[in-house]
Amino acid sequence: MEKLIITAAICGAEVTKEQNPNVPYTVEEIVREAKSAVDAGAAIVHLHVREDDGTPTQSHKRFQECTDAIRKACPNVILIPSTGGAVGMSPDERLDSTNTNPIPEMATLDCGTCNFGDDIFDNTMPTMRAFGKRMIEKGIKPEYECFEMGHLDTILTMARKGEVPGNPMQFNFVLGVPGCTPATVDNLCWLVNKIPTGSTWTATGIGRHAFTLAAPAIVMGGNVRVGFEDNLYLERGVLAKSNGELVDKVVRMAKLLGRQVATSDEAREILSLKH
Ligand code: KMH
Ligand code: ZN
Repeated sequence: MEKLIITAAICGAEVTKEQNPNVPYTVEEIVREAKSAVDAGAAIVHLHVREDDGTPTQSHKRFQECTDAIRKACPNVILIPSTGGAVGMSPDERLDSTNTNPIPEMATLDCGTCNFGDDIFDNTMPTMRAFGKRMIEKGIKPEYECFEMGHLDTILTMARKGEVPGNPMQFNFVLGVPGCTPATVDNLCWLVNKIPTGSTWTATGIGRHAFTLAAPAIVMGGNVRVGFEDNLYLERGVLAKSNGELVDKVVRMAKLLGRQVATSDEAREILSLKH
């Protein structure tokens, strides 16, 4: 089995300091959280950024500031900026996160419209085609985020048509968002069984499912994402003090289950990224 790639989704766009005071907003706080995650064993940081007051933004200037500062603290980490942004942002606004220098190695590409709590996360076919075109032109490898079962078929069809980058594809099955596919082992197996040979995948369990989905992903040979974007608690009733604490719990689970954890360079090999 390949080594386990751990991704830390350190910030998100929806969670707030009111929910957990350790959610980062400022550049300094974002670097602190990235470093805590990488020091604990994360090979990848999935990045959203905020204004100092916590407002989510996709401004490439803010992404530049944050990614430059993260690279100083964690020179080798793989950064996956969000192109999902926050619900309600326009497609152009969302894509601005990929306009940094250097261009990111990877970026998320969300695979369909879905409910998102009380909101709608809008990803129409034209939006996804535009995002796919941009990533093909710029040589950015997408992480295909599937929140619903049908999202997988949608993106596989688009890849077959050449509308988005194809094999080897990296999927992130984000399960347990209120209104979307529940975070069950059954649903995870259904999705994993349908991905093309040579693909890689990650499981993200939302809220209380963070670790109950991490465990099957570890034993099935997949990869794991945790972080404040997805879950604010280390265990029931105990707020996590940092993203590093959440990553450390996955590292400990992997050790108990006999799976080694990948460095960022090992993750680049596993994900077929160019060095
Ligand atoms: N903030 C969510 C609406 C992504 O990063 O690509 C979407 C999201 C997905 O977080
Ligand atoms: Zn995200």
